[in-house]
Parts: sequence; C-alpha cells; structure tokens
Amino acid sequence: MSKKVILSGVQSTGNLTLGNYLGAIKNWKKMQEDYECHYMIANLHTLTIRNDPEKLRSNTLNLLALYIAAGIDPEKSNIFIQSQVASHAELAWVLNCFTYMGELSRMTQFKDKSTKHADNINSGLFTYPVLMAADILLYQADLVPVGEDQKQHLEITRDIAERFNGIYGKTFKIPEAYIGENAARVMGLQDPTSKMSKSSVIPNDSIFLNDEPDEIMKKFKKSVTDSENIVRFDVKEKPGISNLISIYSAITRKK
Ligand code: ATP
Ligand code: LTN
Repeated sequence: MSKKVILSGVQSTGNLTLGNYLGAIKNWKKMQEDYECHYMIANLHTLTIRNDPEKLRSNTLNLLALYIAAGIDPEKSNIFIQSQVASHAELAWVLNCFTYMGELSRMTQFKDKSTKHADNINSGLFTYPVLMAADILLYQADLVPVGEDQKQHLEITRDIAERFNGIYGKTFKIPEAYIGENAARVMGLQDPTSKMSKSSVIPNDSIFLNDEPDEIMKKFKKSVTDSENIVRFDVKEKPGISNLISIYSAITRKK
C-alpha cells in the first residue's frame, strides 16, 4: 500500500518559536517515519508583509537550517522552498477563481493581521489561504500537521477542493488537518490571551529556538501569571499558569 502524503510549512518570517515547534514541527518529525512527507519553507506567504530582500533570503535559509536542527531529515523528507516551485503560485491563481470573497472575509487570521498591519491591508493578505490551499492540493496531501490557529485555513482548503471536484470531477484529494493533542496553541508569555508568535512585538513574549538557555529561563521567570497563590489549570481564569502547565507537560510528556 502506498504511504499517506503529508504536506506542511512555516512562513520564513524570523526565528522559530517554541509554539511553532510544539504545535507543528515536533509532529512533522514523528510523521517522517511512516509517511511520504513534504515540508516547505513558505517564503511566498511572507510577502504579505513588507520585507527587506536580504533579510528574507537569510530568513529562508535560516529556517531550512532550523528544520534540520529540529530533526527533519532530508534523507527521509522532501524539504523545499515554496518560491522555487512555480506551480504553487500558478495553482493559487486558478483556485482564486473558485474562492468567494465572503468565505475569505471570515478568516480570523485575516482579521488579526489586518488589524496589526492596518497600513498595508493588501489583497495577498486576503487571498493568503488560497495560496495555502494550492500548496496542499498540489501534492494531493492526505494530512496537514499544523497548530490549531491554522484549522480554519484547512477547512477552506477542503471547501475549495470539494467545490472544484464538484464541477470538474475528482481532481483533488480532500486533505485533513492533523492537530496534536498537546500544545496545539502555545500562548504568549507576556500576553497569555494571544498565541505566541514569531512576529510578536512584545518583549519576552516568545521563546525562540535559538535563545540561549539562561535567556529562556529569564523569560519564563518574567512570564505573566496572576495574583492568586495557587497553581491550577484553568484556561479561562488563569491563562498564564495554564499556559505554563501546558508547555511543561508538552516538553516533559507528563500529563
Ligand atoms: P507569524 O508571527 O509570522 O505570523 P507564527 O509564529 O504564527 O508566525 P506560522 O509560520 O504562522 O507562525 O506558523 C507555523 C506553524 O506553527 C503552523 O502550523 C502554526 O499553526 C504553528 N503555530 C504557530 N504559532 C503557534 C502557537 N503559538 N502554538 C502552536 N502552534 C503554533
Ligand atoms: N499559513 C501557514 C503556513 C503555511 C502552510 C502551508 C501550512 C503555508 N502553506 C501549507 C500547512 C500547509 C501558517 O502557519 N501560517
């Protein structure tokens, strides 16, 4: 029986965070043992924000090095740079013609990013999920390992594929999101109500994979908790403590 196909990617917007690692890349590593895996550096997706060309080039190669350092083995998995495979952008155009403005305007990432980059709400930011759908459908992927924040993008990918198949006959495999049970959504250490992200502008909010160990300890020690003198898991009432417990559990594999 042929192996199931996996495709995933990370935007080359900077250093990887602990959130990227626990939410996505840790699962990629496990999957490469049993599946046909394609792991992409999503550098076209980063064009939705303004980039310095030199910085983008070095971030792209940096991310490649981080994939390998995180255990993605180029002998077992296909690692590639999105912009070097022209069919991603080509299929994105075709799929754009099968995607409705209404469904794109419901995407929470679009809403978040257009608030953050209010001076540059370009149409790439709006059609971002269509390029992501092209990435996935091009490889006839069965499973897409991502963090929880990408679930909505997987749903729209399935809707686009089903719509296309409904009109022209079975063309695309309908992919499924693979979301790990632990740490699918790591929150910021300073603002535990929003997700930890590479592009966070809040100092000490994100742990980066290439932070020095004592810097990591300092960030954890400074993390925002609450005034109650008790450690208990309660995401609503105690988001800071609950986030620290989830991170601890994901790293030590203790439940
Ligand atoms: P940016 O800040 O540039 O938007 P990001 O840190 O949100 O970047 P992405 O490149 O958008 O990272 O995401 C790469 C992968 O990491 C995706 O699968 C995403 O779901 C996952 N991921 C990102 N942040 C987290 C998080 N805080 N917790 C769990 N998974 C995450
Ligand atoms: N949008 C994703 C990155 C990404 C991706 C993909 C993930 C681009 N193309 C295809 C999975 C499959 C994000 O994490 N922000």
